[in-house]
Amino acid sequence: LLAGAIAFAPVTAFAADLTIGFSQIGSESGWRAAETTVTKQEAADRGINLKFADAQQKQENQIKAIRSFVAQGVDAILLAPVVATGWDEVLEEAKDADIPVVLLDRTVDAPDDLYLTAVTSDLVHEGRVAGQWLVDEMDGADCRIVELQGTTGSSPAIDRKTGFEEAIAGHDNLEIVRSQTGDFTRSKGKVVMESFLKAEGGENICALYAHNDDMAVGAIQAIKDAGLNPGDDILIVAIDAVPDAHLAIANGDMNATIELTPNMAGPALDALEAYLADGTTPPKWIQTESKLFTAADDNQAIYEQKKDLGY
Ligand code: GZL
Repeated sequence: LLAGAIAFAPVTAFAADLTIGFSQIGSESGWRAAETTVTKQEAADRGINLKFADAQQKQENQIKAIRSFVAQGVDAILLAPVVATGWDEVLEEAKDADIPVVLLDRTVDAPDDLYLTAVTSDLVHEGRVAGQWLVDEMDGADCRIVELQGTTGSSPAIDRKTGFEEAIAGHDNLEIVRSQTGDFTRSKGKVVMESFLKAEGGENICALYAHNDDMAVGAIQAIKDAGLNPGDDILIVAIDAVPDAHLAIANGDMNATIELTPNMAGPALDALEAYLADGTTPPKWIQTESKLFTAADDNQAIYEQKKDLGY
């Protein structure tokens, strides 16, 4: 009877014994806050004991957290890597301890045997979609673009820039005249946009491409403070599709955003449970969807749906 009982124990019963460490970047954006909320919920739904560490956007704090998880002998580690480089040594330590690591929403420049899988969107594709939106919107007319980059050295900042440049290449009417990091935050997005407006003159800026909505929302305030109409005098396209981006589009202050699901943990924990239960190896990349939203969508309704999801 005992053998029978063990043989039919459902995976969820197995998951109840799991302890997983989560090294989260911080809470730099509404999207990041939502990812944290959703990850905690996904773990709770599975009866997983989640140990949460907020790194305040510092890589050294993430490395410390990973070392602590290894010392505690957790069953697995979730890592949202703030930047792409500098992980090899600590990921080797996790590997030596037979602790699988799953990357969330960003990737690392490390040999892929150092992590089980990465759950991310196609970050280059997101940049391409943003660039193509502007190509279509301008329809051949000249447009001087300013760009708010994400955190320097992070895979989204690198890849979203690459994708956007690919999309506008060959369209000589489109030119990026200023590009600087706003570190994915509203406050820095506002400050850097103020410097762009001062340096270029608001009347000489046609569009803003921001690597996330939070920097775009900060920039909207700077554009308004300069007496200009965001979404009209200066077109704005960004990424994440957080509630406030849908609200800004509904209000005509922003033009387009590309959705990034905050639920990377669901696929990550599914892959980990299968791997830990019976060695099932997931693909190295589990890709999440990206969807463009514009003023043609019912952004007010979408805002209402998303506003209580923990952003
Ligand atoms: C992208 C993710 C980015 C979000 C930002 O996958 O890493 O980090 O787009 C967040 O909002 O700061």
